[in-house]
Amino acid sequence: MIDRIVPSREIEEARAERSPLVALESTIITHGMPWPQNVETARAVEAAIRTEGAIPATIAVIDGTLRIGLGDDELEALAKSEEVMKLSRADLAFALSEGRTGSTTVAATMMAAHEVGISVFATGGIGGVHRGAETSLDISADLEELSRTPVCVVAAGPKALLDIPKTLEVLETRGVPVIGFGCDELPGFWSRHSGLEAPYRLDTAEDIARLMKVRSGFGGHGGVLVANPVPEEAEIPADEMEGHITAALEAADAQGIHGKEVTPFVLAKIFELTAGRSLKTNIALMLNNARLAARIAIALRKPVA
Ligand code: PSU
Ligand code: MN
Repeated sequence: MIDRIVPSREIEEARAERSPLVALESTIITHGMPWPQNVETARAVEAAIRTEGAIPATIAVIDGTLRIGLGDDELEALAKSEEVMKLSRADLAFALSEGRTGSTTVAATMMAAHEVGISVFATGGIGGVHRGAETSLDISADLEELSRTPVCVVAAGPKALLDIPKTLEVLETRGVPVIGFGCDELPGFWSRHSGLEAPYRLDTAEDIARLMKVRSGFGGHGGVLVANPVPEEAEIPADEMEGHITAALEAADAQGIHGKEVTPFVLAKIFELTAGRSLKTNIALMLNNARLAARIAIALRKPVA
């Protein structure tokens, strides 16, 4: 481990005792949700993981140190700040060597989690192939990371603002198992439906833990994506979302937003267009994913059934 990676005392102890750990990203806090709901959600997510019997490890870069497990003050400072960098794989070394502060995306969080031996990670939605990628080539580094780093990522599906069929194709090409949790259809983030079949279906945390163990024992080097549908009562129907997504993408285009700014811009715009309903959905699915990730982390600690 490089000396710029610093786990909190609690995480160090948990590692020594082989307690179940769940990694959490910080981009969803700094670039995915508005203040103060972002810090409230981050706290609620950590609490939900503890209630299940696992230990949360929120990951971020603070003043050039990759921190695994944040204190409450640090979490709050990160959530409030408007000058936090968004760090994916390409940005991590720069932020660390220049002493910067930044939040980690799915890709960067997977890297950090793996470095300290955490194999389960809960997020909202992963990045993927953006609509229009055939000309922009905008494909999230999250997919590359899933193809190489052995961490199980629990998400509510790829974010629906993406090109979901192309995202699934890339995941397949790069050898990433995509599992619908308790569902035959791939969930579409704000909605439980994407119109696409999930490549595989598993129904219990134990089944997912077994898949991970088998895979790591047989030349499987990359991650696993678990697509966990948003709870029904918090869902926004896909056809209703589609109108907002199209409008938000058009606004991004008109304002010349591109690259890593696209996802945060579109999420904020959709929040506006749905009068805050999208945020409620995002919070509900994040909590739901955190609980499942904790159950998988716990199942991983038990002998294979
Ligand atoms: N899921 C959310 N909100 C977010 C993100 C995911 O509900 O803000 C973040 C994640 O950190 C993900 C990133 O890795 O968006 C993808 O950004 P990009 O498309 O630029 O790779
Ligand atoms: Mn991108």
